[in-house]
Amino acid sequence: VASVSVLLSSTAMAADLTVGFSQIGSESGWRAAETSVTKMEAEKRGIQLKFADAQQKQENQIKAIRGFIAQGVDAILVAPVVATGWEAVLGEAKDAKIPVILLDRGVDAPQDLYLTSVASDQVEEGRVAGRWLVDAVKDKDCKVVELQGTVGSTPAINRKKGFEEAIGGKANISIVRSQTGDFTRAKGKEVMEGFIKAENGGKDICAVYAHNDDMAVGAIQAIKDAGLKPGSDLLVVSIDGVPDIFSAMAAGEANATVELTPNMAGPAFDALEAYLKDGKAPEKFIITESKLYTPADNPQGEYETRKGLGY
Ligand code: GYE
Repeated sequence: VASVSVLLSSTAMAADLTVGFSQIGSESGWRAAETSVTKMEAEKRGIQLKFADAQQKQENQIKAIRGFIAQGVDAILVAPVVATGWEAVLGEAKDAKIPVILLDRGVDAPQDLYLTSVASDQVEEGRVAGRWLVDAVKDKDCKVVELQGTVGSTPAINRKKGFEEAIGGKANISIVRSQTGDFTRAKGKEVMEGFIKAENGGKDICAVYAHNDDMAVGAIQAIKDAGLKPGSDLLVVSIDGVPDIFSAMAAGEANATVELTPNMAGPAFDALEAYLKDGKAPEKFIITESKLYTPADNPQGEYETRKGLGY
């Protein structure tokens, strides 16, 4: 009888968990996939997920987190839109003894304010993209235009840094223009149109480096509208590995992407469940893989396998 009740209570524990998730918004295909994968992972584990979409605004995220604290949730997931400005609200969660897990972006705040962070190594993603370009252009002169992610977000800061590091030793490669496209297709296209105008109708541009695939897809459209061929007249390298970049690659219009898994919630819930069960603190940084894909890696097949996965 005793063992049965122990079993019941531990089963009940996972099923009784309520977790608040403050999501940034739906700026990219990758973000949409992360949202659906998080919902699926919660359902699979019997976790009740309270979802709040912040529509890209930090103030909405702070409000949502305060709401989750007031409701007494068991844990909070947050994908922080920008790096700064989190100390107060994370301190409130800590005072309420509610563990916080960061998903996919980092914060500039003391590490004791969150249980763990599940994210990629974003500097490395930039390096992988940069190394690919160094290899691709060899000794040819190459003017690069850069589409940055959301200003003040860790992926924008770090992906820029890693890429610059990788091309750093090469005198033939330089970033001639760099502007934010806010991680969206529409802005990526609009900013790329400006770059094309400023650089001799695009003829002076050798490559586009976009901090995510959605901006690259927007840029590809702008390049085509200008009468140039993306993938050959202008090289296109970006990050995420969403289905649409693989179909662009299959069509010869994109050259490389660095994959980012949308399943940040799986490792986050694993860490949380272990922590709530034994009080075992997880690693502070759980780092996901950053794998390069090029047209040699069966882009059509990658498109097929991914398109169902919540994108
Ligand atoms: O690469 C981009 C998105 O925070 C790492 O946010 C994430 C980035 C992702 O919208 O597509």
